[in-house]
Amino acid sequence: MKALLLLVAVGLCWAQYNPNTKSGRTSIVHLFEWRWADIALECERYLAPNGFGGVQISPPNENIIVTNPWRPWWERYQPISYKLGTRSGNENEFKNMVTRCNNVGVYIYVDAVINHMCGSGGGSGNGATCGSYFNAGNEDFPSVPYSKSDFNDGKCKTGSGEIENYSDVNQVRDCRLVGLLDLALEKDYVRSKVAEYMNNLIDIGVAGFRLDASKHMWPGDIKAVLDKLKNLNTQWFPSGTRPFIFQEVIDLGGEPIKASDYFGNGRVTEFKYGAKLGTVIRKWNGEKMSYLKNWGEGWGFIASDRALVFVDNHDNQRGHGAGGASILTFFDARLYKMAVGFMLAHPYGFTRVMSSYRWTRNFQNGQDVNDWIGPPSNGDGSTKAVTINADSTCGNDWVCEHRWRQIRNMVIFRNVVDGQPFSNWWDNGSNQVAFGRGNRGFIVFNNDDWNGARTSEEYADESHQHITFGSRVIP
Ligand code: 5J7
Ligand code: CA
Repeated sequence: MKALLLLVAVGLCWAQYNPNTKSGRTSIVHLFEWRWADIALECERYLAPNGFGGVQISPPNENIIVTNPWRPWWERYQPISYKLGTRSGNENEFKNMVTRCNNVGVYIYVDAVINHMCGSGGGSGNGATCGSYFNAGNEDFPSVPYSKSDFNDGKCKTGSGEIENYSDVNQVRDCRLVGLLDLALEKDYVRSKVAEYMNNLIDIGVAGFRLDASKHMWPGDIKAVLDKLKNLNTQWFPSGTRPFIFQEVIDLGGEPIKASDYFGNGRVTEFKYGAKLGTVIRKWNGEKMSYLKNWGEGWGFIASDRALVFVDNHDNQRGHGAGGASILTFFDARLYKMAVGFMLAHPYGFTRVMSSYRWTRNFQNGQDVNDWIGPPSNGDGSTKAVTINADSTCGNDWVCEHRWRQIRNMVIFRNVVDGQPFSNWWDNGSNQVAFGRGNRGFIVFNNDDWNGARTSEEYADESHQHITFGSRVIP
């Protein structure tokens, strides 16, 4: 009886922190701005055979269409309703994707934008992705419906109605983030509409949610929404399974709002991870890979079992947002592979791989003025298909980092060494390091700039800086 109670307690505790991936699958990939039809194909032809656990998708709900003169990626972070229709596809295409991915054991994680609706200057009319009428100036969204009293205007105490000071926790939660109409999540009505949207997605078969802009919502309001959520669909998940929750909280230190304030609700994005790893691998401030010996909590990061980690995300890969210039991306391909390889080899956190599209950067005074550019698109604004070349790379300007040989192989490595301890660390006091994962895997990194002994299979297509790794499956 005691053992049973303990099991139940462990089961409950794990709950919303458990990614719900199939056993032996330990990473997800963010297929940023991909079409649902392409994701369904990718689950079947690539992600399932290579051991990926799931996909973080771009927001599936109706958003404002912004034309300035072309459509930015960030329009999808300005909701108009909870109807399922975006540049990625319509409701039928969404359901088809979830079913096909689930059927091959690759689960879908929805980016849920629930802090706000569109910007106050978003205008009015039917210029949204499902054609719903809205009037941003009047705070009227009849397709939900939300109206003036469902927003935080009364609660926000700043003169401008905007977040003016990040050291005031009240305004960070109750005022507008860059003009976005801030939902009154203290109201049961608003919580119910948000939960209804998320429960519809759960019924369709999704496995969890990224909660966008969580820093801008009260942890207690998030909890009240989560308490209204159903268990996952038993067509694919054991009965009683809770949705996986990871909250986007950018906490680099220095602000009163902490990642740990959100632990009660689920996991939290650890933004220090990519910012610090980029600094080390770029060797800024004299940092070296040998310093990574105590990587993880030893670096002041949140607890491993509460962390969602990544080298870059859709926001900070643009030089925007947390981390800024130290963040490594596909633009720095060689260093990027080393960083992603390190992340996937190291036991800390639950790992998310980024998969991007290419754009032309244009730095003016250190800032990329092309940071807004949306996905590869046709003249009518529709998103281009992800085409697959004969060598298995992607076409149409889709980067597909998850298909890079080294990254794909390290996703498999992480699956093989799952549960094994970090062991047998070695370093040369500089940028050559190596470690094992129990008796299942071993990895070697060389980020020193010397010309020297070369042992890597990657010598042929890389410089002398490389990763070498091996793993074995013990029966
Ligand atoms: C919020 C933070 O607390 C933070 O620390 C951060 O780095 C970014 C944001 C942030 O989150 C958003 C979430 C959304 O759902 C929608 C959004 O529009 C935002 C958002 O704009 C945002 O902040 C932008 O990026 C920061 C680096 C700047 O400091 C902010 O001023 C803001 O920049 C604004 O971006 C410009 O001021 C404005 O002119 C421009 O129109 C606007 C374009 O929108 C974005 O760049 C969207 C970013 C975004 C970031 C996310 O982390 C995310 O999950 C989704 C979208
Ligand atoms: Ca808010």
